[in-house]
Amino acid sequence: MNKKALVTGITGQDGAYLAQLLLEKGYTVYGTYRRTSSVNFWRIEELGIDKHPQLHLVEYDLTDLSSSIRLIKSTEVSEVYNLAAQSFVGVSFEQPVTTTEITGLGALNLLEAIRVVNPKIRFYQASTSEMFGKVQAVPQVETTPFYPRSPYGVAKLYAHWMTINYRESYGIFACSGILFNHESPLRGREFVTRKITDSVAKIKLGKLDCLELGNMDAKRDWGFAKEYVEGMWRMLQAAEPDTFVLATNRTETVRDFVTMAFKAAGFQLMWEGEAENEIARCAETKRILVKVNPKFYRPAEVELLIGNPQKAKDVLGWEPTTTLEQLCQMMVDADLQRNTHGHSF
Ligand code: NDP
Ligand code: GDR
Repeated sequence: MNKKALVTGITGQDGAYLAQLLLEKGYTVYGTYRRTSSVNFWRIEELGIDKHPQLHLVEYDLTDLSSSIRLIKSTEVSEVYNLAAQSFVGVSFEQPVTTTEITGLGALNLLEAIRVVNPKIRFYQASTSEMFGKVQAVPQVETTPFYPRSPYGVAKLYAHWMTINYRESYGIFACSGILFNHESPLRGREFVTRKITDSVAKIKLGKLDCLELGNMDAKRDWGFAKEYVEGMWRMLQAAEPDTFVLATNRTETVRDFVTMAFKAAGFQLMWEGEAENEIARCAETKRILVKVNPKFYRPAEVELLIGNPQKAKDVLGWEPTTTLEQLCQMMVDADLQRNTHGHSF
């Protein structure tokens, strides 16, 4: 039987990869996007699925309960993947209320719609390692206590607990995936890895002088997005609904990623100075290629994330395979290509 799935946030990184995966598996996919004056479908275009006959793009306001009910009713899907969110941590400090409405209450609207329309629908919530925030244990697992450090982290924690409550109160097959950072050539340019790889490409091509960043000491567990959406799908195929960490169990600093990205484009860096005065020079020409700019610091920082995905491996058979070096090279190559041909989203 042809399965039908709903993916909110189809215009985002994960939405595009997940839609591609579901289409490959023969699903009919309803992908939601929000009303704006110029919607940008560059990711699904880049994956070549924008005109797929089994992909239906639907305009949807996730802050509106009656829209959510109508959407769940009219599409008659059996799986819902809630990926739409105001997902940039930095912006959540500037727009805490909007972030809460979209990232927190958006999930509740969908859960309510499922409860009212068809409680047999399976639900995936895109939870995050940002919920661990000021970490209480290393590495983090499903049972590690939460301590969010941003309005985004707090909003996601609300949605996470609502997902568990709908599972326990109404028997809905509702899963929460606590995903650690995952990147790809489709990552938005406001996030640090893509900002770095895009800037490295521009520097290499003589289109930018210097890359400016905030906190270089933050440590992240970075994986490849395409592998993580496979984990989302596996959660909804499991025997029981549950909460799972998806991560690589390796952590590196932002500085390490910068060094890696420049190396991938043929530059060797020399670091000097500290904190606000830290810079990196090209070892060959001594030109300054990287600077710290405190304007990119956040009011509160998540210093160290590293996740252990053992439960996902044991129960779902999920395991990441792409190394950070391979991921970084893939992103730098894609950005070199795009910047050479004059366009980069
Ligand atoms: P993106 O930022 O790339 O995509 C977010 C999606 O949400 C976009 O489609 C965006 O639409 C949509 N969106 C934003 N605001 C609204 C709104 N007001 N109404 C409707 N839709 C909106 O995120 P990712 O693909 O990287 O992440 C997917 C999900 O997973 C998010 O919920 C994120 O918080 C979560 N997550 C991501 C991780 C990561 O490392 N990538 C790790 C853990 C969790 P538009 O294109 O119009 O802006
Ligand atoms: P994060 O990702 O906050 O972990 O959230 P981001 O790439 O924005 O930041 C990672 C770390 O890099 C530091 N940093 C900078 N970040 C940005 N964006 N720009 C800079 O110039 C810069 N300089 C240093 C940050 O301070 C931070 O420590 C991402 C999002 O995808 C969330 O939606 C998701 O839930 C989490 O990952 C897991």
